[in-house]
Amino acid sequence: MTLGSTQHPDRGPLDGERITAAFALTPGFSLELLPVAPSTNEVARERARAGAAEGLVVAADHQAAGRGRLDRTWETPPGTAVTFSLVLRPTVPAASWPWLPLLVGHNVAKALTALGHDARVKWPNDVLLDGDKKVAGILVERVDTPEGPAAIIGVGINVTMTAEELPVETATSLAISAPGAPDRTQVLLEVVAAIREGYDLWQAGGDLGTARLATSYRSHCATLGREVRVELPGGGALTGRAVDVDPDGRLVVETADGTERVGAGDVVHVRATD
Ligand code: BT5
Repeated sequence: MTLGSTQHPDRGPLDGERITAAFALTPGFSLELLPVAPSTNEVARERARAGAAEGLVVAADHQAAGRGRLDRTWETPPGTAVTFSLVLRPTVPAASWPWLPLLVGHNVAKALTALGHDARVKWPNDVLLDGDKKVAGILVERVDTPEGPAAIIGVGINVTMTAEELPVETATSLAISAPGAPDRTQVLLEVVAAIREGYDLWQAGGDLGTARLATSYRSHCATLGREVRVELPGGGALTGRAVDVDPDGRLVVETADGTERVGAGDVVHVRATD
């Protein structure tokens, strides 16, 4: 087979047998692997409503209608990305839920770092490489189910996309950032394991677990110390220096008019301006 000069060889399907074998070592994990899904978050949401247990991973080789936040889209050519959604059923108090999207971003960045990439999180949970290029996006949604509230953890990671295939200029892929990117199955396994590890520690740790997560998150967050412009729903914006992430996971911004705090659910965009 001849490959185009810029095309990465790993365009085949995710290896379901390898994933299932790895999950067998982690109690409570199960896989639903789909060649195509509109959005894995939608499929996982239906499964959660139908009673799926914590630990179901719905992964797709291609998403035809991938979703971002606020009705934005998430676009990845077939076979070039890791796109999956994990069903969780957190037992932490409702007040701790806002940490979940941050926890996921932080642990995705950790997994990519362990795979040899210098990944950082832009608050709240975009995963960046090479300064400010987005390699992964995360969409955490809460869904009410007969068994109680569930969280759908949607993760999209650009793995083998070439520069020509990137949907936006601000994106990158693991393969562009560092030649010899790992295969998509390995990326999925590492990322799921890192999320699970961080989640279990957080859930088991109570307030101390959240405090530990906050400390670790702050020290790896690319946004702190930067001048930022935070766009708010309705067209308003805040500009100033991002100085902290508070105990509720909100970004603390020092503006000319004083200190402001913004929650992840209340922002349209956060952009560094320095
Ligand atoms: C996100 O939204 O970053 C969340 C993306 C979550 C995707 C996963 S894939 C599995 C699961 N199933 C789904 O349907 N979704 C989840 P947001 O912060 O709103 O960013 C969306 C913006 O990122 C778009 O408006 C584009 O500007 C940009 N974008 C789109 N596709 C991208 C890509 N592949 N890489 C980098 N940036 C992209």
